[in-house]
Amino acid sequence: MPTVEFLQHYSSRLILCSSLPAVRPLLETEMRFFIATLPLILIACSAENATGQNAASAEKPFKTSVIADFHSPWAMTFLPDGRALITEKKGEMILFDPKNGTKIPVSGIPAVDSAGQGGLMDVVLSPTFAKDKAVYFSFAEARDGLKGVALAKGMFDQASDGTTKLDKVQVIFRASPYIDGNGHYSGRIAFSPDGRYLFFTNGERQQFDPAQDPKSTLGKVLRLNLDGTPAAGNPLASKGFNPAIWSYGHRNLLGIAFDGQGRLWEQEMGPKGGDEVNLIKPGLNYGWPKASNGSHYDGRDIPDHKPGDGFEAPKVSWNPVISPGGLVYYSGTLFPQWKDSLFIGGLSSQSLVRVKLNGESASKADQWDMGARIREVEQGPDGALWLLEDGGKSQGRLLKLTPAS
Ligand SMILES: [Ca+2]
Ligand SMILES: [Ca+2]
Repeated sequence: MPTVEFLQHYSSRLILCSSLPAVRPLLETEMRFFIATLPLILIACSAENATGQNAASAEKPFKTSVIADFHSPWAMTFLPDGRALITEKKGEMILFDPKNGTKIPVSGIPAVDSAGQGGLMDVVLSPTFAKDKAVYFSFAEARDGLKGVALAKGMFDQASDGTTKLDKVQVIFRASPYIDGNGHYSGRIAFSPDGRYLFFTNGERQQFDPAQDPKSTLGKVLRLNLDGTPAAGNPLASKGFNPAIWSYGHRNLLGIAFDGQGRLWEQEMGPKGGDEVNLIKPGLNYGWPKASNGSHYDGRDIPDHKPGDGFEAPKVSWNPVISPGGLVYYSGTLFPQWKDSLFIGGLSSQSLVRVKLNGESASKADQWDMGARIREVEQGPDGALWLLEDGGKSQGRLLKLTPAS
């Protein structure tokens, strides 16, 4: 949490931020807004140039069409017929048809806990959706006074009158342990390219140490079978770790995606100055909270990643942060110049971020100002890029990006 000294240190620059409460500890979201704004203030108030690390790309190679508006949307996925399932934080799933703007509520979603960062979260189709209509989704829930992120599965079912539900919904996995608090659930879902495994992210719930605890699933990437049980042969099970664990030492993992060569990429919301893109390999320790290129919000340093420290360093990190919300690997042809790129929705940075991949390396490519917190990025059937605004401090619009010319 920011100290009074921290705020005083920047007070001469803080004309625009003078309404920020200086004594009450700020929420991380407020802190991130403040920090994201700081470089702009510094640029505006002095002749100094920033490092250029996060320099916005001026020219947008895309035009942005507003397609619809939702209430705090969180995630989306396309059906084979071009319609989409969209989740809203408060617990609604909506079947949306971009062709005519029709929104149909999907019933069958369990009660979600939407306090803080909780809510109905990711939604992804089963690799065998064409055959079995299975849909996987994640949500925060309260049980026995404690909270955690759950993974569920249901069967997409639309009646002839248009009524739509997820049928036979079952919770197939729960993070462990459930604890107090409303933050860092994570809850992103990705299937391996061969369709055999489900990768699921569990955040460290703002508790730091669980990310290094071998028994807990918090702060981990998990590899599960499609029925939610731990996959056989997970890399750390023989060393006494929870058998679901694939990698550990993570913070708040809000994006996970396979690239065209089958590598698994993950992005996570780090501490102050420590957002990361990681290449996920089985059994490795990604360092949180023992190593980070950022530092704690109260100013205490955390040792940076360095060779030989036993922790896997990020392929890309951001300082100032971008606050990554969602992640997609671009495999389309509509934007040929985006081949082999990851796209990240930026929350506090209110941006769309492109990361260029090159084998096992990755580098910052573009950061476009979108003027709103971007929660989700998805690739459409024709290779257009679709974004969902977060809907917290902005609208929750669905945007479609197509080539500018
Ligand atoms: Ca998605
Ligand atoms: Ca550090």
